[in-house]
Amino acid sequence: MKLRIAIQKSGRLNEESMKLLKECGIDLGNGINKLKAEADNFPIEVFFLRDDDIPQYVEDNVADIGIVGENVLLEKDKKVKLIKKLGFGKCRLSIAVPKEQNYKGIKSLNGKKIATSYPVILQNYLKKEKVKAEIHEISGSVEIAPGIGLADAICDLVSSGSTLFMNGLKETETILKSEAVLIGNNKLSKAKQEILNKLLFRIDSLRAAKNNKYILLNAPNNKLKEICALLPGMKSPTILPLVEEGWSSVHSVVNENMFWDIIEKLKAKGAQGILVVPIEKMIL
Ligand code: PRT
Ligand code: ZN
Repeated sequence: MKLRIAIQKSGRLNEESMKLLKECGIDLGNGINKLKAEADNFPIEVFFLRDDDIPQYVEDNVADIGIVGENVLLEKDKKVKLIKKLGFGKCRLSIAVPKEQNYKGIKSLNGKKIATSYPVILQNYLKKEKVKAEIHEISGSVEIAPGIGLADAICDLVSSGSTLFMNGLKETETILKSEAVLIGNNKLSKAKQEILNKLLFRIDSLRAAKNNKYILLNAPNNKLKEICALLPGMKSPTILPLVEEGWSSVHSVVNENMFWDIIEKLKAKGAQGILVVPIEKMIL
């Protein structure tokens, strides 16, 4: 029994999807070809597909799970479930208009023509905003549509914004924030669900590790209590005596988000020789 996962064959999500599997300890070294790959150390089979086709394959039970952008998941609107956000492939789906256009809010799009590869998401958005505009679906190079007179505005994915800038467009509304997500068939067998749980456990360990840092520092013993209060650690910090009398070494784990804040407080309490080390995997 193998869990079948569909990932993008080539494109922006391919590399990160492969990296994720690799970091989960899945070795696709042998038996990799253009269409699929099998791991010999984990019960998984990888299918390489166009991202647009992945939700359908997962709904049809050709693949059990898949990795796609949330934008593709919402646009295709298939009967699949969102299992987990993966934190890469981040972008936004935005409306943009020629920069010289006098744009006064979403209502300015009434009666206008908008070019997009995301007609479903855009239609839902316009409906919610009670705007009546004509949607012109095109499959690529959406950003050139206003320049060639095909549309008055576009709705497309943006990450750095340089494509819009180079085409003389300005971003006016963000209608969706997207990242890569793991999707799954609605009726996975018990055996497949068990393999999926193992995979999810590994993904969670990786993500927890990325969000945390291992920290080591020297602290004067009379400040240990206050310093430890700043460092909750996984259970509690480890304290080891230093050879130098009156000092200890404190080891703990801190969350990336609170990191700089904590470092400043630690220094203020007299901590010295602070070392911060990345964590590879973290089993909670
Ligand atoms: O061949 P296949 O159909 O599988 O691939 P594709 O060409 O449809 O998709 P691909 O590889 O371009 O993108 C796959 C997924 O990556 C998308 O569905 C998004 O979820 C995600 N992603 C993240 C992006 C971007 N960032 C992105 N910047 N997808 C596309 N872009 C394009 C955008 O369309 C525009 O042309 O990049 C340009 C804008 O980038 P900036 O940096 O100039 O703003
Ligand atoms: Zn595509």
